[in-house]
Amino acid sequence: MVSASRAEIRGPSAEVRLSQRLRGHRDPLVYNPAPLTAGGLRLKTVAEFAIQYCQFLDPEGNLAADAPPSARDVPELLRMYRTMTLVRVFDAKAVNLQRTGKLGTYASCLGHEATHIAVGAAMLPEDVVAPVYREYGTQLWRGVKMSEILLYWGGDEAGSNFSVPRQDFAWCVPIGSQMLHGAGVAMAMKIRGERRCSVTYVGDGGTSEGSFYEAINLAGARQLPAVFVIVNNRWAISVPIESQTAAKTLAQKAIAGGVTGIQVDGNDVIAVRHIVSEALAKARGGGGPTVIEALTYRLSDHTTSDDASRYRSADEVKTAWQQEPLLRLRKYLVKLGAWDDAREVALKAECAREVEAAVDTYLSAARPSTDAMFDNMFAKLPKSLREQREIARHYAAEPKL
Ligand SMILES: Cc1ncc(C[n+]2csc(CCOP(=O)(O)OP(=O)(O)O)c2C)c(N)n1
Ligand SMILES: [Mg+2]
Repeated sequence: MVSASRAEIRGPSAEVRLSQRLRGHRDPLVYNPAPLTAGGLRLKTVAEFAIQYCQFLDPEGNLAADAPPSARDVPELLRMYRTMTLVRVFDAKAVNLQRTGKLGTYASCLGHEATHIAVGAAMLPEDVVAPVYREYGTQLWRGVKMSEILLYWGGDEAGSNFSVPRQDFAWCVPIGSQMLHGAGVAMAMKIRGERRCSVTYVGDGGTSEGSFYEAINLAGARQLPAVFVIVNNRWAISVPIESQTAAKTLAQKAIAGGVTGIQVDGNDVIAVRHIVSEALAKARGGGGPTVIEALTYRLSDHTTSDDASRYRSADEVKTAWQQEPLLRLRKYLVKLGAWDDAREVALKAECAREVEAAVDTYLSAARPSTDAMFDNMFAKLPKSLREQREIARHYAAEPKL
């Protein structure tokens, strides 16, 4: 249910009472100056807010009474469950490929499946995603191939050249930088008068970056058709959310930019899909941007180069597993009579076959030329990089990862 403090977020539209005294000059915004308080200062109520929180499906698979009709669309729920399972099987396989020397560093998406698939399901094909580096669920839903994801993490530029969807952005490892891509493309959509939206991912750690605020500011000021999804998985490598920010929610970071911020249970695929759909409909209709904070947990190490057991307790991870997204959707589907053990076994086998086929495609791909590293950076490569390209060509005979 949509709950917590039900009050609207009134930050952006709140009455602005700027005192002449504080501003020091006459300002057209100044009206209704507040009375003087002690010390000769005036009190100004600039913003009052509460953050809405949405959950429809609890960890036991119980559905809230006020759930939207999409919560009873069984074929669509099954499609989402199937893709969530596929991503989980793919994810485990990718980690194993890295462990056996067949893939470079890999960023797991374990635990994020509901958020990622729900976002994909809420979007239209013509919208554009600006991802970070672990949102495979959204990408697979939109048509990116598993073999392309593997190529990318295997160090092949061709992996970023998605066959579908052509206009989605590639992965963005410099934290927060994709926020500017997402805001920028939404600006282009608005200027061109297109009824399309951008959806930009950012992690909890990413919300501390300057580019996060720059993007929100632009989106608010220009009322861009943009949705920003903060995936709060409680960790930024080894930095816990408590050390990351003093803000009580990440959604409230939207308010200073005049943008609505809302929280959703990121392990509840029904809630995420509903909230993102509403935000996209609003944006498409000219209603401006939304920031959505999806509350979830990174069940895996940060990447295959990390060992999370060094900085977080086994108890914390165990508790998080009880909240995980596949389990609750499965419980709900069983209650609906739409799922059982036999179907679960068959689905897992089908997903494993699909993943194996993608791995075969990846492993049999031609080794990329070292030139590929330089190909897409400049229209005309500077002299220093031309020299580096020459040097790199000498490594062409090295064996593949
Ligand atoms: C600008 C920048 N600074 C630091 C890093 C190193 N780095 C890689 S991932 C990461 C943590 C990101 O955490 P978060 O935004 O919460 O995303 P998550 O990995 O949890 O999905 C950091 C600091 C980077 N890639 N880019
Ligand atoms: Mg994080």
